Amino acid sequence: MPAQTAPAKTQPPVAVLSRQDPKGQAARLLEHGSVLLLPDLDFDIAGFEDALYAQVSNEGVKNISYNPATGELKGAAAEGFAREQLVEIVARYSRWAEDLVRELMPAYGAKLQVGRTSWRPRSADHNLSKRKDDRRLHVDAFPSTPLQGRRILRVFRNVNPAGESRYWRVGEPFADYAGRFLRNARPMAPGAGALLQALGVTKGRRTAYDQLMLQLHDQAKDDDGYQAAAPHWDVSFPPGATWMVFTDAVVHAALGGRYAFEQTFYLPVAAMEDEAASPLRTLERLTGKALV
Ligand SMILES: O=C(O)CCC(=O)C(=O)O
Ligand SMILES: [Fe+2]
Repeated sequence: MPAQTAPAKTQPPVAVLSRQDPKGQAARLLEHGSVLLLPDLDFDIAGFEDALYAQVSNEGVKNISYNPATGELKGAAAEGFAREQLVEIVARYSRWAEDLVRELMPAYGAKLQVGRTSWRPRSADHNLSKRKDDRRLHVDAFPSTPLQGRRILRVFRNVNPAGESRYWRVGEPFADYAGRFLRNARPMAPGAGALLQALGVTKGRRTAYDQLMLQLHDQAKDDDGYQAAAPHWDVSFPPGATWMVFTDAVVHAALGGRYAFEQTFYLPVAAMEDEAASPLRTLERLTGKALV
């Protein structure tokens, strides 16, 4: 395990920031593994309470998902007016989160890509396989969306109407986590990336990087011993809190809480202030191989 990453273990994983703090600080903190907490931002949902809180996602669906590029909403049972309202408020959250990210990290600029938005009305404790269970510590990796090294940045906001916090667990630094699970990681079979793409299993080409990240996700979630004994901090986000984090590098688990918005962004490593802090460059250092 690289000893030089040890100091991160003694730092609190959450950095509290306000809009007034100097620009540039946010990118540095995020890229080096902090969860950035903005406790006091306004996002008005007045008039949309019924559409939001009466809503449950379809059975077996974790979250209601919205595509800002097409306006398509998936996983919601609502119809008619309630559905229109839900689309409107989720779309508004998407724009709000994008404005916030652009304001706090102006240097990411045109390189920042806007992904899906989600509305998360359920608590985490319904029946899911270990691999789908986000109550287990993991880093994010998407089986059907190869990122080819791009970062995953997510902006969450708790809007629970009953005062309930969203509970997270934040784990060890990425290099420590990767060091544990890399030795059991299997390389991709030759031609597998092209085959998965041709079959429509993946949108785009799965690279050696994506293959490793999926295994880091799966192995940690499968490992009961790791889940029970891994280093961690417990963190709670009260209603009204907004937080953002690179979920491909910050080991995390969502233990409980319902009614949150989330917006996903993608960022090429070249747009980072410190590319060396990316999972791509960290895994390349640890494996001694080029991965994309
Ligand atoms: O819903 C949350 O609070 C986070 C869950 C999670 O780990 C994820 O969506 O990747
Ligand atoms: Fe996650």
